[in-house]
Amino acid sequence: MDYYSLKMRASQQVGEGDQKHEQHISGAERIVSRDAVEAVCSAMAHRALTHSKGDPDFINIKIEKVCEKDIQILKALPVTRIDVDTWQQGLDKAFELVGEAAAGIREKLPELLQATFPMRGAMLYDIATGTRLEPDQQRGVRATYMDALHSSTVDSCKNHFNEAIVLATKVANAPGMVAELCISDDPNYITGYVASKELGYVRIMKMKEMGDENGGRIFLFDSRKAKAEDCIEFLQKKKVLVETA
Ligand code: WAQ
Ligand code: MG
Repeated sequence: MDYYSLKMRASQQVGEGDQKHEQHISGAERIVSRDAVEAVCSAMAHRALTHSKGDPDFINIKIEKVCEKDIQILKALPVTRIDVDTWQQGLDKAFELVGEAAAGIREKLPELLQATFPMRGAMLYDIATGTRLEPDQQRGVRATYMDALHSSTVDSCKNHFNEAIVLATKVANAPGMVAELCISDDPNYITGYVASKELGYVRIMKMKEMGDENGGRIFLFDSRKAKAEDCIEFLQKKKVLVETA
């Protein structure tokens, strides 16, 4: 059977004169069978046009054929949750869990996280050398070409958890990946997670203050375990379908 990858991104022009620039509003991607392409495409347009971040004046939907033999099927990471009273406790808990995955990283995490806030992708941080490996540090590295296996075809609004478990499963399986830390940049979504093959997907129910527009992702990588190019290649090019429970 043939599959199709669909990718949507929507943006808006903001500012005047020299300050004029594109602001990202919404993005989504899917890998679906041929018979679902039209419905998913229309759902993506709907999602772009109704996003809380604003009214887009540019929407790009890209559709590409994908051969079944090029798709890797992965089992979703097992999910656990940690309830906390305050977002500060949640963030601390997240730093603690990631800190266990890599000695000495805990103290650096607040600063690294802060640096991800303006980025559209994730920071790729090498714990062996203490350096950032993204080819473009402003943009970051984007994990792409992934979806849930047998995912329902039309889902016009974002389900944060469903999308995150797919992304986190792909990322955790990348060569040399040690752990991921994620906080949404949606002001009204305060649940975040820490993930790795060892930890599984650990939801932390509060990780930032309600209304806060800052969020980001850090991919912790170990250059002693794999080559950075191979990790980036996997994140950006490998087609992955995630089998959820
Ligand atoms: N690859 C790499 N980084 C990305 C990607 C991607 N495909 N998509 C988003 N990011 C980065 C980007 O810098 C965003 O600012 C940041 O991650 C957050 O993205 O169990 O909604 O899409 O309920 O806002 C977690 C769900 C939801 C927790 C996370 O992230 C749960 C979320 P968002
Ligand atoms: Mg977001």
